[in-house]
Amino acid sequence: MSPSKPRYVMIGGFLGAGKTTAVARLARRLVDRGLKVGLISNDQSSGLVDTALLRSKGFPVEEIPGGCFCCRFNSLLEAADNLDRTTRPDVFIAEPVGSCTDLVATVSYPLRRIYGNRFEVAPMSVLVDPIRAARILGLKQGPQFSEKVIYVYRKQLEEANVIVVNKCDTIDEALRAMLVAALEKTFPKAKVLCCSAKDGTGVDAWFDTIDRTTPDGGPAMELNYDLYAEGEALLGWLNCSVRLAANSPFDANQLLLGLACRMRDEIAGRGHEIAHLKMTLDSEDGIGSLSVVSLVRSDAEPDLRESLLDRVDGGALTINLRAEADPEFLKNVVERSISALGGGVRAQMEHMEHFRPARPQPVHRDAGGPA
Ligand SMILES: Nc1nc2c(ncn2[C@@H]2O[C@H](COP(=O)(O)OP(=O)(O)O)[C@@H](O)[C@H]2O)c(=O)[nH]1
Ligand SMILES: [Mg+2]
Repeated sequence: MSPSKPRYVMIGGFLGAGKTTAVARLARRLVDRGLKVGLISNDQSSGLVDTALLRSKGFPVEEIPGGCFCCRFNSLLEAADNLDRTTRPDVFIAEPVGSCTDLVATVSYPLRRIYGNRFEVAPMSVLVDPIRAARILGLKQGPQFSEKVIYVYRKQLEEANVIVVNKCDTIDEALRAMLVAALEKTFPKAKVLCCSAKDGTGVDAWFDTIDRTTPDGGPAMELNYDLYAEGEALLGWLNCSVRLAANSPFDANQLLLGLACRMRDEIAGRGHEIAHLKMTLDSEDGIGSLSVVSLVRSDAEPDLRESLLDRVDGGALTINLRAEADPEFLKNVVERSISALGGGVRAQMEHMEHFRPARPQPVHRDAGGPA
């Protein structure tokens, strides 16, 4: 890897696939090898669990809120400039919005064309959650998104240079082999790899590919922007911040797990599919540690991915919820769940945004491939 020209790495994939977990693992590996990293998180709105999570691990992170990379291409460059001023990264690692596609044509190719002397653009990786992918590829039954959302999901895979079946620690060998075969057959352009971003199994082969190979050019995939916009807009988006306080200390980890189950039961009970519900509770004790819970399907259990060791008497709760449901309904679910918090915990809503993502309008689109 040339230290004079930083690498630009994008780790894509649908909501909940494990992108942030993988970004943190790749960043750790690079830092352990003496390289400097700069991370870029992105979302349709502000107040991001991902940014808080990555910063809590000590990495420099720039956040691009209010729209995806392709629509905020110049903000992506500003984020890289800011990281250059503070850190001068050898490797930029960017996590695009999980409902976004066409990133090769709208981000990778324009970066190569306009900023090819500044960045070495790495292959585009797209992660999948194995259960979600198995349902979408028809290998498994279970709760499902509607057709237009699945269109966006499949398009993400179609443009990938590398498809990574993540969370292999959670599935058996038979399903893993079936998934790999189905992905290779359906998306023949991509190299298909398997790993667990959580425990590190299998990540080396993937990270070596990111570090050492250059993606092919060629025309960008075809994409029907009307269908893409409709699919994305079927997803309800909610970000909120809530201040919690209590007279006696409480267990923040259990509080988040309980909240996640309550919201899931209400959303699933109405037949809606959750894409990703994630929450952090920051006790603001100055140490920077967080409690973080994620839930990635309506029929899944919440995952306590980071835990606070001590009981707390309050803190800042951030909720990011993405589900195929009316945003107004999601807001009601969140408000009801917050007001039902027991154990003498008082809650004050400080910020609430709920909406459907707007039609994507990329700044650049290099349909013909890199110059
Ligand atoms: N078991 C397991 N869980 C994982 C793995 N990678 C991510 N997860 C979990 O999947 C959930 C979503 O992960 P996250 O990185 O936030 O996904 P993102 O939405 O794609 O950024 C979290 O509960 C993670 O702990 C993995 O390799 N194995
Ligand atoms: Mg993420």
